[in-house]
Amino acid sequence: MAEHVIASNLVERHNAAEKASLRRDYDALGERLYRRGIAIDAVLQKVAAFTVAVPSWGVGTGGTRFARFPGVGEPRDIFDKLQDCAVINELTRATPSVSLHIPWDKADPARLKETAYRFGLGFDAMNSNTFSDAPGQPLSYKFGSLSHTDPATRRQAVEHNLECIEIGKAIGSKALTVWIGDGSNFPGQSNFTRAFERYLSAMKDVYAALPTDWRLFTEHKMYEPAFYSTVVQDWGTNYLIAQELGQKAFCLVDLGHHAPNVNIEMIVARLIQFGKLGGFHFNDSKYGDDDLDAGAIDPYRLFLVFNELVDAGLDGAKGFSPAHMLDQSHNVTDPIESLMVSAMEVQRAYAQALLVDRGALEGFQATNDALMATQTLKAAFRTDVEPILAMARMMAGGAVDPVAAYRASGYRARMAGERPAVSAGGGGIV
Ligand SMILES: [Mn+2]
Repeated sequence: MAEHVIASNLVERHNAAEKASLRRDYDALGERLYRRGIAIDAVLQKVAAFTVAVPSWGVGTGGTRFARFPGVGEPRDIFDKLQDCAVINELTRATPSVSLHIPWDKADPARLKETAYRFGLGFDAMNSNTFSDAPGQPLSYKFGSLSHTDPATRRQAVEHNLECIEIGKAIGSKALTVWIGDGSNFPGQSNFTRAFERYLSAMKDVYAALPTDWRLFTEHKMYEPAFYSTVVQDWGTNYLIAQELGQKAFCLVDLGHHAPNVNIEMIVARLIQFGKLGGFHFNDSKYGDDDLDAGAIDPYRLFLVFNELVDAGLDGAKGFSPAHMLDQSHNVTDPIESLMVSAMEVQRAYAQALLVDRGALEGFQATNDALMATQTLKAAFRTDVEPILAMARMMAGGAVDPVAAYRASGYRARMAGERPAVSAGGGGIV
């Protein structure tokens, strides 16, 4: 039995006050869905089994290029971060695993494993960092890492990724996510082809060290920190990488890493069709890689992504098992609250996508009835699935309203007393 960070009687008291009205809402929704030929309990079961990983760096305040405004009671190290992640999972019951970032979270693997176990958590993908220089690092990544012109710098970047795999093996992770900041800021600064050749060659060395039951996720991003060209800039390049490396290599889609207005759900469909969708970094964006909370700006897009995922799941697409992770930067909210809300938004998009009448949709597509086809999606999207999400949480021991329960717990104020403020800390945007 995992240790509770938030007193379980507080959650029980909170739920007791909500229980009767939730039951009425759930039954009313069940009746409406029944008229549409949908069994609400079957949807509930799927939603209850759905999880999304939390990034360790997400529980601290992120910041921008201009400033970082730390909140009170911020985690001081990975063990504080794991405790905050435990709070998120206890209240939402949707985030049982944590994605670590090396070197920010470097610590004794045995202690990491023991602490996670105590909190009922596991470890998701490992994240390497060759986009900034760690203290004491011999060679700088200022001009790139895995694609650097200097072989010794590339070797150092490869070695770092190998170390991430070793740490991951010791704590039970099964995947490595690689995102690099390599690129150029001026036309002519870099030879596109040579840089990509160097990257592929270095990644082959990383791939060779991957255990047989691991997956390698490469993450594309259009720009930033390089503002003219980026070595792994889009899903096309990412697909080429996954193809070149082999069957354990997959593409990771971060929702914020595309040009504005790009049809991300279509990219998702393409990667699924060719067996190369590895997973997601969920967040939302208005202009660029804003790292806003999932579903905060365009919940319909999130739903359309899940519409593709549910469709592929029903289709039995080969090797289809995408990893779900949040990747956000919190600047003006309590990170724990943002991560809880985002986990629920991702769950909500999934639940809504489960309600799509796929038989009807297929019929409208076959007869080119564009209006009814799009209305079929809208009917699912418009359905308020909150009673399903809340019921899934309550049945798993979480809170009907996680943010309200969290605020009532006084956790942040307690942490403000226990954790003295720190001035530095890892960045929040990857
Ligand atoms: Mn990301």
